[in-house]
Amino acid sequence: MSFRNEYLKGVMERVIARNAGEPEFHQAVREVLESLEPVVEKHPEYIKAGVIDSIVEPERIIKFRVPWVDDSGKVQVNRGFRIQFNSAIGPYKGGLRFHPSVYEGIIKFLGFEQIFKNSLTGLPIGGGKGGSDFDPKGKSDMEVMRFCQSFMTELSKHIGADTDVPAGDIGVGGREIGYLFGQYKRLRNEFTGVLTGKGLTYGGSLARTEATGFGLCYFVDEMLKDNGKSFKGQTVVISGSGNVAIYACKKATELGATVVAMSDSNGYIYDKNGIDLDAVKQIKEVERKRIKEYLNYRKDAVYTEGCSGIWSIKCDIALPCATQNEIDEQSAKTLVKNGCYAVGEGANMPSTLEATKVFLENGVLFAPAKAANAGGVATSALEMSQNSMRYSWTFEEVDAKLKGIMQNIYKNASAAAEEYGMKGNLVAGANIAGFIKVADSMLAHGVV
Ligand code: NDP
Ligand code: 2IT
Repeated sequence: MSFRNEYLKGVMERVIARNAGEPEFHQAVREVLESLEPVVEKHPEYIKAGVIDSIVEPERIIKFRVPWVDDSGKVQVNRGFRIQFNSAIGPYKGGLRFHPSVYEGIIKFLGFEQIFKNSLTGLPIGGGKGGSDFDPKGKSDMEVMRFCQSFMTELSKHIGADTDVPAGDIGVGGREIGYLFGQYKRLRNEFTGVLTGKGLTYGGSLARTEATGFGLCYFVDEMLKDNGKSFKGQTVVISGSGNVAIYACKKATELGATVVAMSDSNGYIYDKNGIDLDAVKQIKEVERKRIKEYLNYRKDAVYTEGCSGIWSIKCDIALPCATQNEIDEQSAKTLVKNGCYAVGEGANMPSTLEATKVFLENGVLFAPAKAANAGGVATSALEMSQNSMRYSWTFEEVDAKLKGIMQNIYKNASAAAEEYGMKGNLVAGANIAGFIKVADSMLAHGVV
């Protein structure tokens, strides 16, 4: 889509020129800027104060060498990143991703989206993201530990409980957060809430592990209810089999749906009887093996190599929970043709711009990532609150707060879409609602 607004068109062109070779970042910015056309027309003060020019430029980019020694005694060198994108409404907050595909453009797109997502939670957290091209797959625990220690040795100079609070993302779960926290504590000689997603024995919050997947289902449930539907009796396909996918599967099943498929980066399993989540957890969380192993647990399940084929399975509701751009235009058309009427994005930017367009034009109920997967970071902010109070809430307390936050995000995104003449378009609604709070804070702070 081209921009009607000349100013926004200019911003987009500058972003592309300044961030050459970073298509994921361009994609994330384009989606937000397109949503903002009616906003800047109504509020020219944002343009005048340079808010949009500033919001697409990270406050700070930290890029560093991460040397570590593998089990054979060989020195390995990876790249580390932390992008502190926007601190207008709170300390930088966002996950760390360890995956071989990580480069500056991936961290930029994630950090940029995090600004608006964190704003939508209603909690005081700014936007940031980090990570490394380190691949934890096939590494021993000790290799992962040495890598995390080296990564934190540099990162510790730039973060802090009131400055920047990282957490997990792809390839960074409880094990990695433990090693990172241990090293930070040792280097700084302080025990603070500098990371979230911590273990329950050392300051973690109950329900943080479940929060992104549960929150996704709470959001989708709210969207379905608003349209006279529910999860009950529905067939659901979930991509991925990591943290987000597993707890989305758990909650969707609790809400009465049958989840028939899950995947990893090698392929997908189809189980018409409903996924046996204990088997998936055993394979992925305990043994760290491939989803193909599921065939050893359920004899009548079917495994197919390659991950994109999962979208050809007939379903009512699709929950992409693996990675960016996993649903392209063709997959979106196939989903629509097969009767899929709702999509909830658990992953960040899982649908291409073309796929999103297919969903919106075909009246699919579409829950965009920034809104739908905000439950993880929202619960991270609740972990920060508990750390500050040196107190812990019960699982039920945190879960109830998470549900309230997700319902609120749905309400605010719907209301913003309607206010700006795009009723039902939650992509625009989420972008606008997230943007306004950050933009008003930036206006208040002056040119900084
Ligand atoms: P995990 O590392 O726990 O799981 C990732 C899953 O996605 C795995 O099944 C993995 O398969 C698959 N996957 C990863 N990369 C690719 C790829 N390039 N192609 C195909 N499949 C892939 O990560 P999370 O569950 O934490 O994250 C999943 C998504 O959710 C990401 O987009 C993340 O940014 C987003 N997210 C996470 C939040 C959190 O709190 N953890 C919060 C909000 C969003 P394999 O094992 O084969 O690599
Ligand atoms: O994309 C995300 O929101 C996350 N990976 C979670 C970030 C966090 O700080 O909990």
